[in-house]
Amino acid sequence: MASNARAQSEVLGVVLLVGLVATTATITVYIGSLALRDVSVETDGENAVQSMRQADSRLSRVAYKEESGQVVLFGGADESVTVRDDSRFVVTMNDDPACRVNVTMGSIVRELDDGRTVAYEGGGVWRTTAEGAEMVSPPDLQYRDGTVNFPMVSLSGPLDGQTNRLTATKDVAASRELARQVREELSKPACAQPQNMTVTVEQSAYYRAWGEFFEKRVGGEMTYDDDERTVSTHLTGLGEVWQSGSSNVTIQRNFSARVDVLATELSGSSWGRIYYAPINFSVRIDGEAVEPWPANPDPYADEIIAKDLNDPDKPEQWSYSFDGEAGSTVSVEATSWYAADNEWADNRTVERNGDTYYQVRPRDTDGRYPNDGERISIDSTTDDPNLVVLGDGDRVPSFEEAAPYQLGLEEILGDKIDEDGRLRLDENQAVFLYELSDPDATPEAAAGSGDPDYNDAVVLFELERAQSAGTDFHVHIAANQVRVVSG
Ligand SMILES: [Ca+2]
Ligand SMILES: [Ca+2]
Repeated sequence: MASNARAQSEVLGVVLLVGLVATTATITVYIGSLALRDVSVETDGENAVQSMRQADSRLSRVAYKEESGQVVLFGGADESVTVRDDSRFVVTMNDDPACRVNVTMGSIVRELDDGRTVAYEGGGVWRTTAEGAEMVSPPDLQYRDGTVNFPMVSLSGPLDGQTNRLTATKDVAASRELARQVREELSKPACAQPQNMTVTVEQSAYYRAWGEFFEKRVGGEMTYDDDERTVSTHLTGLGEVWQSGSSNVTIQRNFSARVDVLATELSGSSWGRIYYAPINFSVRIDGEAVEPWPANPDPYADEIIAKDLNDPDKPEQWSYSFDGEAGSTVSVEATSWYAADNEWADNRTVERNGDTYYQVRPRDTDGRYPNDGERISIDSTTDDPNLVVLGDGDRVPSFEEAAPYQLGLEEILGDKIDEDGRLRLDENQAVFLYELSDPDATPEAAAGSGDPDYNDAVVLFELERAQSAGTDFHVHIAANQVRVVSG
């Protein structure tokens, strides 16, 4: 029997409980809760905002009330505006350019003395600020359960130069044609049952403010392009799934999940032997613990030993798939145990970096030895420094394994790492790195040798939208084309 006291590092005083949580949030609709900024900056700006709001409501009347005839938008001597036609609202299904709706929004812009602007665009009123742009009043865009509803005004044609008087007329024929195009575009077979949707505002001076609006009312992953003055948000069937570096997950729909334990590397060595401390896992679905591994644990063994995955006699990788309903909370919990008083059993030998080791696992003691208890307990609903979450595109940290015979992250993650050292995952996947032996771990401290090393357990978590689950993405854009003319 080996001397336990000599087993080094990760085995002496091992434990840990790491929770990983996928929190579910129901969709929050922010209608009416978007705070209107205090716009009392200066009179010039205030007046411009007021007249732009008036133009907004007049344009809505023209666009939706089927009023024929002209409506005067601006008429005051000091109300000079320009009309631009560059900004567009674009929706793409399935990342497929063939499934794309592209509608010109256009903008009516009032330039202030200090060079800033106030504008009507896409049914909202916007202004530039020293920092970028902000929303004055929101457009009518709604997003709920995969459906974008966007009754909007599409301004046709730019006007050369400034004008003091602007009138608007609905172009009924053009509006019908636009509606037909939108329907036709999205009813193509390639666009049916879309798995994802990208909502974009292009070529807008107010794209930063549109992005903030999307964050509140649409969600998803924002991408900004400053050169193209563009913001996009990417929505998957699961809603916003992973936020890089966070253990929080939003699950909006019925889902299937899969948990893969890719590796466990919690061990210490003494006299050519590697001692493996027990690690147990559970998956919690709405607080209900499932212990899926091993599928048929030895009924006569101690529970901790029976469910120990850090056992060189057992397979390296473990997988568990399950279904859940929208609104579920899911967490993956890893627990390591003190192993100092274990009785140990020799197993096979392993060759690592040119050296041969005996791999030694805790022996089932039939209760003759007390288990040594847990050492670290982590509240799975909070971000814990003993857990690192990586998503697609994240750089794989250069953590060094605690001992040379352990597998490092590069070996464990293998072909999931690209040549730039970044993780390549699907958007609905994340990798969890657990530090299960150092109670005071920080990722910063993992760069050198020894603990912490964050390879004690490595888990791949994946969410899929359930096949049977409800709604596909839908887009309803009622884009009324309004012709604005000078005079
Ligand atoms: Ca460790
Ligand atoms: Ca380790």
